[in-house]
Amino acid sequence: MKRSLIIIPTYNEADNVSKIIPEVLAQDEGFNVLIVDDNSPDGTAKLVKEMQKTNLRIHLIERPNKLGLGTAYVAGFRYALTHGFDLVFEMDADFSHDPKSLVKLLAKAGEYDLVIGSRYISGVNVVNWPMRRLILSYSANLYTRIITGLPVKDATAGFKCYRRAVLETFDLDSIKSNGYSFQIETNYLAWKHGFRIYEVPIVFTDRREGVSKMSKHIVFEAAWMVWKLKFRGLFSKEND
Ligand SMILES: Nc1nc2c(ncn2[C@@H]2O[C@H](COP(=O)(O)OP(=O)(O)O)[C@@H](O)[C@H]2O)c(=O)[nH]1
Ligand SMILES: [Mg+2]
Repeated sequence: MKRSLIIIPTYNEADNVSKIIPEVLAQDEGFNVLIVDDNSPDGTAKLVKEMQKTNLRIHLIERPNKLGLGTAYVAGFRYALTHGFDLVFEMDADFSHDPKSLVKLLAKAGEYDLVIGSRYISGVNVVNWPMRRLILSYSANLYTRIITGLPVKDATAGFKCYRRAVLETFDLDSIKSNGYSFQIETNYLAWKHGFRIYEVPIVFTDRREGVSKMSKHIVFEAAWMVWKLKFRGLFSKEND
C-alpha cells in the first residue's frame, strides 16, 4: 500500500476543517492529512490539534501569518518528502473538491506521475459558480495552453496528485507564486521534465461554507507567470 499525504491549506476554514478531515481519511487506509494553517483568526488550527489527540494520521503545520497558498503547498511538499510519503495530493478545504474523488486520482497515480482532477475534460463540470468566475477560469486555461503549449485542459486546478519523484525535481526555494500561478508553474515544470500527466474528470462545486480568498492580484500573477514560463522555456534546452 502506498503512503499518501493529502495537503490541505487553510485560512479561516473552521466550518469546513473538522468535516473534511474524517471524510478524506475514510477514503483509503494509506491516506494521511496535512493541514497547513496560516494562523487563521477563526481558530482552524485549534480544531485540528483537538482532532490530532485521537488520530495519528492528522498532521499540522502552523505558520505565523497569511503567507499565501503557493508557499503553503511548498511547506507541505517539504514535509511530505522528509516524512517519506510516496504520493502527495493537493486539495481545498471548502468541499469544492469532493473527498470521494480522491480515489479516482489515486487509481491513476500508479501509471502517471502527475494526476490532475480536471473540470474541463468532458465539457464543463462546475456547479454553482458565478458565470464570470467560470468564464475567467476557462479563458485563463485557454490562454495558458496557447501561450505555453502545456497540454493540460485544467492547468489552474488545485486538486492534484504528484508522485514524490516529481516533487524531488522541483527547486522548492525558487517557487514563490501563489494561487493559480502556482498550479500553472508546477504543471509546467512537471511537463518540461518529461513526467507523464493525466487528467481525470471531476465535478467542482463552489464552497459550502466560509468565503473565497481569490483576488485580482492572484489573477494578474497567473497571467504574468504564463509569459515567464514561455520565455524560460524558449531559453532552456530541457526536454526539447
Ligand atoms: N494556508 C493558507 N491557505 C490558504 C490561503 N489562501 C487560501 N487558502 C486555502 O486554499 C484553499 C482555496 O482557497 P479558496 O478561498 O477556496 O479559493 P477559491 O476556491 O479559488 O475561491 C482553501 O482551503 C483556503 O482556505 C493562504 O494564504 N494560506
Ligand atoms: Mg474554494
